[in-house]
Amino acid sequence: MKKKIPTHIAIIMDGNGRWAQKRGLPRNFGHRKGAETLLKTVRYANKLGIKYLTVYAFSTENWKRPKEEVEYLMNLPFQFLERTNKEFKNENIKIKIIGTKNKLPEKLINKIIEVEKNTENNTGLNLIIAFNYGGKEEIVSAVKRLTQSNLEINEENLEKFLYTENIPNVDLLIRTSGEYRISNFLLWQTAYSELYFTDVLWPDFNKKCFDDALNEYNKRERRFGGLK
Ligand code: V0D
Repeated sequence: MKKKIPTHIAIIMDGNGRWAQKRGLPRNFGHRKGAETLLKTVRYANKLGIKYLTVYAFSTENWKRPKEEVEYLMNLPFQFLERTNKEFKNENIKIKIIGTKNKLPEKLINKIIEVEKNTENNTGLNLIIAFNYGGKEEIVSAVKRLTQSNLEINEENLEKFLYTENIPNVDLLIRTSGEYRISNFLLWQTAYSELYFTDVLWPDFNKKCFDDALNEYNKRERRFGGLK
């Protein structure tokens, strides 16, 4: 039977600090390795023809971590964007950052604008990075803006004010590192998603792990195929 590729995959990239600690390394080594894994995963997803990949890199609650780790995590986005700005343009990957941007350092905001602009005409994979993001907050801000508009209050119109305007709902949500929670990631957009959990820590997540998740998604699709 022909394999069905999900249109939109979302990933909670959990287990980076734990990956390092298990090896007696500083937690930041795990974050760095996690960033490499993210780059590889993006390229593989693009190769497979996946159109939307949304990743959760940080939640607003994570600022309670040790100072050194927070400082490192603050620099990672900028480094990641500098690198992808050079590499993704020619790989036909389009980047979009979702979340609360107004409190971010101006230098980072400008970089985000630059990279989004630089890749906006790309037609391959859409990489959406949820940063300084909260699912409940996203819905509240959408509700505010919907009530300020003249539109009728209904689901279709509320969706127009989410960060994911014009992006289809999530087909498959993957969370690594053995936690079985959504943790305030895309709440609205995962209402009907298949959920896939794996014990693999994010830095160890590879092509085989990705294929396993896609195969499980296909099994479930086949089971309900006749009914949908
Ligand atoms: C560390 C695995 C990209 C998760 C991936 C500050 C742990 C690598 C970004 C990123 C992180 C964020 C915003 C942006 C562009 C890129 C990122 C964090 C952690 C949290 F505009 N990777 N990444 N942000 N890691």
